Amino acid sequence: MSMEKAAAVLRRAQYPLFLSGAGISAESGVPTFRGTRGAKVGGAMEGLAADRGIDGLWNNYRAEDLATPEAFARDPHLVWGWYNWRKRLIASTQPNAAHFAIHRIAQKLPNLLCATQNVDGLHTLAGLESILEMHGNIYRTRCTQCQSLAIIRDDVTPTTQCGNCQSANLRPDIVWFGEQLPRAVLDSIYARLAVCDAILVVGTSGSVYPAAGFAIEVRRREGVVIEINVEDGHKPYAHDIYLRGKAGEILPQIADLV
Ligand code: BV8
Repeated sequence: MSMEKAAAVLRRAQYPLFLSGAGISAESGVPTFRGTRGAKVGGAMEGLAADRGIDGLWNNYRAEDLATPEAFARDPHLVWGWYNWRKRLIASTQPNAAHFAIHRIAQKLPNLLCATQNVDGLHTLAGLESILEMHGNIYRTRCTQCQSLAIIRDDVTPTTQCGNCQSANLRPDIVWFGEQLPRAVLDSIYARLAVCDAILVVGTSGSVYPAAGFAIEVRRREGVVIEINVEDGHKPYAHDIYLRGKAGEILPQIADLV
């Protein structure tokens, strides 16, 4: 019943918004940040360890400790090591049924604005043309000397030269904690939130802002919040429709019904 209700809400919505988090890529084998034991803001990388049985270096680090400008300034080798390791892991994965389903939903709902907190690029690989990558992309580097962007699939080190200015000042083109999101991305999302009548939130712990605030805003404007998650962990917002389960199982059913 809730599935049909959610599909009807999305079909009727004039200004729908889709937001995904790490949970939508979990079934592709990309570890989540905070595991499936709910959102412990600043929790250790148990999600990585628990989901993949990974021991060793990364067990004792929290994303909030590595994904910051301060961490990168303090130890660029460590931070590049983390990103290179994640990039290699992500490069071995493929989009799952959830990524393909949201692409199908977007084709049926041309006014659906899609945003993701994920940096793995799997929505694009699944064919979704218009996706706002709020936190950047793990394959993209930015030169802090000349600001040029590049896609580099191999490992990067603090001595890797920029292909444009040849200086060794590359950083991941990723939004770290304490950094502003790209202005154009925020402008698009906030323009949509100003009129949004339904938000579909998939696979996020709702523990990172500003993304966690989107559903709060939709609800404040009496829009409908639809949540797909394997567990009903604490969220800073209430949902109107909660579809408990794996994104890869629920979203394809929604795509059939929309
Ligand atoms: C900013 C890139 C202005 C890094 C990331 C307001 C209040 C409090 C704090 C703040 C605030 N405003 C700003 C802040 C500070 C901060 C913040 O939010 N801190 C948190 C810790 C409280 N935010 C920022 O700094 C942002 N910048 O706002 O600029 C500013 C600046 C400073 C001070 C004030 C204002 C920038 C945030 C971006 C950080 N970068 N990523 C990288 O990836 O390397 S965030 C990181 O967490 C990832 O992007 C990730 O996507 C994101 C959120 O995590 P989730 O996606 O939700 O993943 P998680 O593992 O937590 O949860 C997975 C969920 O999936 C679970 O619920 C699980 O149950 C579910 N699941 C699992 N399997 C499945 C499933 N669901 C369905 N199906 C399944 N199969």
